[in-house]
Amino acid sequence: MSTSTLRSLIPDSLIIANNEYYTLLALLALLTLVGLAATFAFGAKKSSKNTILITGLPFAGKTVIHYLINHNRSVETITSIKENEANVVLTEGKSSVHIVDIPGHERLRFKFSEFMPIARAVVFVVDSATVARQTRLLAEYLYDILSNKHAQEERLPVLIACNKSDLITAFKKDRIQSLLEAEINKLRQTRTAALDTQDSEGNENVFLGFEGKDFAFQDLENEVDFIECSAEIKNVEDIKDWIAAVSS
Ligand SMILES: Nc1nc2c(ncn2[C@@H]2O[C@H](COP(=O)(O)OP(=O)(O)OP(=O)(O)O)[C@@H](O)[C@H]2O)c(=O)[nH]1
Ligand SMILES: [Mg+2]
Repeated sequence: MSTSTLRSLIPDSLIIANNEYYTLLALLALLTLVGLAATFAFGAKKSSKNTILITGLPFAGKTVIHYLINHNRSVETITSIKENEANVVLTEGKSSVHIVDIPGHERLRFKFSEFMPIARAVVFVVDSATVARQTRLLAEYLYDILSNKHAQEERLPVLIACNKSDLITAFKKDRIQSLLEAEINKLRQTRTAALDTQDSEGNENVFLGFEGKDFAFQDLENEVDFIECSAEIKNVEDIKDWIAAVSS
């Protein structure tokens, strides 16, 4: 079929002049470019997850640590009812890190999951002096973090910051690690035995560690580190170094 025959089949109203055709092509090219740029920008934003979450139970010292990292000085605090956010340059010449202090109150701590999609790492602050009394609560919160869909998929590194090391009643980090491992070991039986479902955010009841073996942090795909620190005596350098290392 020749071009002229083909053309005779198309109604005149649908045939556009050559210059209109070029305008249309240019418009299409522009739209494609804008689309590509938007996709790239969105993709880049997604991949540049630079948020560090500071989590933990109430009174652990999260807000004082957050303030110290941000302002290099202590602060008097009251229990947080809202998250504190700051963009901090930890290494000169490097881009800033977004650090979010999540309130520890039981009705507010779930908020950590809202930040998980943009999280680079999680700092879990423990009050080393009350850990023996709070082991169950600590293990439950840690379990929620470690089994979170994003923590699993991205293998988010977790730092357990054993704070208040200045107090004579403070437990050392090895002891805190053993207590948490033993408690998570008990907890994972109950968590995985009863339900085989997902929550509203798609987090499954994950079995942490290896079946048939006592739970150990080193069996996780996430890197989990323990350090001792004291916001009281402004000793949070190890937290800063850890954040800088995981953010680089
Ligand atoms: N001795 C001692 N006290 C500390 C240390 N860090 C924080 N505190 C004190 O612990 C209390 C609680 O600190 P916050 O930073 O408000 O605790 P938080 O984890 O933000 O608590 P919520 O906002 O309720 O979740 C404050 O009185 C702090 O001064 C520490 O290293 N040593
Ligand atoms: Mg606080």
